[in-house]
Amino acid sequence: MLKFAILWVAVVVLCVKGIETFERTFELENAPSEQQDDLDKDIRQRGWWIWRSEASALKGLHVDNTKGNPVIQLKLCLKRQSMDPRTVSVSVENIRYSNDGPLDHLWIYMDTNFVANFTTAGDYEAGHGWNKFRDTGKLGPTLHVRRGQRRLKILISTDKYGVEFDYIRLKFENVDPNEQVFCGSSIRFLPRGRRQRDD
Ligand SMILES: [Ca+2]
Ligand SMILES: [Ca+2]
Repeated sequence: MLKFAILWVAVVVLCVKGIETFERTFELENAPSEQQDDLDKDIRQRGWWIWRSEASALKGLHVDNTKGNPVIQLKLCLKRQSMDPRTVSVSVENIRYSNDGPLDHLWIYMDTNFVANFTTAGDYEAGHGWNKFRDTGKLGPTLHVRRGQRRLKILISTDKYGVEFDYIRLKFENVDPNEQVFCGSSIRFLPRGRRQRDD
């Protein structure tokens, strides 16, 4: 019995020891999917992204409420690391954004579960505010989710001038760091006033 207990402890220690925590950044100007449907085509032709000298990768994503509330959807492929039976952990460490004009509101969901909301800083700099990026810092709690494919959604309500996003940074634990954790993205629009998708 003692031998069995020692073996069990050794297995658990070995499994837990290999678990890594790591962060990954997704440049949000890359969020629009190549396969966006016709509804979004005119916006895509107008240009989803915009050059910004102070932005990461020198680009940001400009969104506004012209077609309704934008929803940025990131597909996460979370393959569990090693034999550890625990769920995987994900947290939103930062969203980098800029704003020039009235403030904007964000709501973050993991699948259909609410995670956090955030209000951007209002800024009035006659256009110069777009190149001044700010950090939200960590948003919401660390989430313990089932491995597999999850969807992180950022629903946005803006003033008429919109808001710009540079990148989002997520922290993972007990996820295989060799896997491509960001495995798809898109932008959709909801009728104004709605804060959740049905699907
Ligand atoms: Ca704004
Ligand atoms: Ca960027």
